[in-house]
Amino acid sequence: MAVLQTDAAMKRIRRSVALALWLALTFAGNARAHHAAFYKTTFDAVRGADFTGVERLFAPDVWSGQAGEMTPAELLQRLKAGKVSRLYETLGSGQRVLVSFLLEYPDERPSEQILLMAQRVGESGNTDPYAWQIIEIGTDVAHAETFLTRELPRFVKQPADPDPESTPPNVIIIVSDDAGFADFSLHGNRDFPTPNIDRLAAGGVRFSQGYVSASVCSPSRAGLLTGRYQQRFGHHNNIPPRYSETNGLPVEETTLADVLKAQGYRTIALGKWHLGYAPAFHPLARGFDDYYGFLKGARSYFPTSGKKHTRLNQLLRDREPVEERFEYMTDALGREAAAYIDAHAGGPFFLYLAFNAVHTPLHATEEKLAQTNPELTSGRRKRAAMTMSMDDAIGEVLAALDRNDIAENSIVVFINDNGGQTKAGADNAPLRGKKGQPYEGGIRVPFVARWPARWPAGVVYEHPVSALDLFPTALRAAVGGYATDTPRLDGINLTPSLTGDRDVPPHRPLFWKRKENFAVRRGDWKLVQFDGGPVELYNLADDPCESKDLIATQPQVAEGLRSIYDAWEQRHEEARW
Ligand SMILES: [Ca+2]
Repeated sequence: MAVLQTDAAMKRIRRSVALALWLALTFAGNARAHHAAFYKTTFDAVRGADFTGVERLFAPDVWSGQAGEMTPAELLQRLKAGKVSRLYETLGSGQRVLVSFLLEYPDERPSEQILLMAQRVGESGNTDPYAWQIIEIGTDVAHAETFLTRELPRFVKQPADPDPESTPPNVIIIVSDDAGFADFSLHGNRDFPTPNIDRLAAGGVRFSQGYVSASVCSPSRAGLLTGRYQQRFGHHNNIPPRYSETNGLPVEETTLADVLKAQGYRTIALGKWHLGYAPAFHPLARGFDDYYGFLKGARSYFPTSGKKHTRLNQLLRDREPVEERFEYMTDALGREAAAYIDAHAGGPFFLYLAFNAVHTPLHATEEKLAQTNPELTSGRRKRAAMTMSMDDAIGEVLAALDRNDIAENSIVVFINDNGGQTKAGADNAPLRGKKGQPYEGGIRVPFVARWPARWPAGVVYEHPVSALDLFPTALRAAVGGYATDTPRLDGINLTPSLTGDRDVPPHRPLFWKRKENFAVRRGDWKLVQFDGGPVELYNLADDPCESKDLIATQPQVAEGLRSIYDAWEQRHEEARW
């Protein structure tokens, strides 16, 4: 395919590309009002661009379901077929400029993010707006996010006078364990109240379609802490509950704690780890400066000793076992978190607070049990008491932020690690399924996030989001957007979606796989297989409870989902255990 027909056309197109880039550079970092003015100019210019000087084309990945290299002609064909709807990022320096925008197609193809980088040709200080050369252009939103974080420090100038609003926020991620979707008053639970989580949501954002990347504990945490689908590194399944030198979050992976620590954060993990038992997998080897908790996937909520004491379940401070003097684990973790905040209020810090609540065993305090409704079943009553204790502990965290006057610039996330365990008193209504299953009840979870300095308050965000998004969101908040040597991420930075600068791309696919279970969601459609049974298709907008299987009537939709799932799965390692 001929990109350019004549010299005159070439000249005209080069000039328009250059003009668009000059505009982008000129307005980089300025008010959004300027952006609209050059959406069209930029896109029209790129659509007609000369690709002769392009050094690298990066091909789409799972975003479009296609793999492999893309030729300039193929890219140009895409650009001509679509229309630009949103400008995502426009950043520049004296020498290079980067523009990205959303490309939407009139047909059923998923929309794509296009990213373009150009550098100035000739002398530094040359103000000729036409002296720009495109050096990278391509698609793939995940690549774009990684590209932004990896590449930009090389050419973005640091502001001489830093914006006071860019002070790195503290990052607090609170994880509960095996709680049900309906086990919180913010989801309408009337069996027991969770007022502190309500308060968190009132001051921030509740994600009504918030997902984790796995329906069981350990792989879900592996995804959350790496920002990557855990199948990429063979962490498909729960780590077997016995000591092993080899089973654990692979040491080649980079955690959120690693990157925040590298940015000067003090980091601490509290509570359940479940990402490996050998010294190489210990939190202190994975980016955390401090640790107080236990390595196993579950343990007694009361102090243990004697035969019940193992190196997997014993309480550790950093790497050393400590005498178990606490009264109730959930209370102890809340107290530790609050004390840490008091001691590190000068920040910035990253606090990963992983309650074992409300995983089995169903251990509750007498005090809390006395506050529960006696009409509930025994299991539900214990769950109520355990959840109320956890809500109190979260209240301790919020109170510590308030008394140190640091709540404004602290990100606080609350998320549950996987679907509720219904045989242990959890309730996932109205969702289908439970822990371990690829139906919504196994993977869609209570998920709220608050950052008063930047995000709106009291908002329900309805597009699907993922726990994988927490890594890039926190990292970009922490470093003003850019860091070196970040790994390829599967999540996206949510801040522009929450501030209204853009929405999460509506066609971003999400994937799940574990043993004989898989699911893929794109837009409102979800293809799912449970325990090797029939493959089913649901439209979640019309049927959030997954009750009407449409696979017989919508074979083309199913086929499209299957093809992007197959492309995604091809990139995996085998499960390591
Ligand atoms: Ca769990």
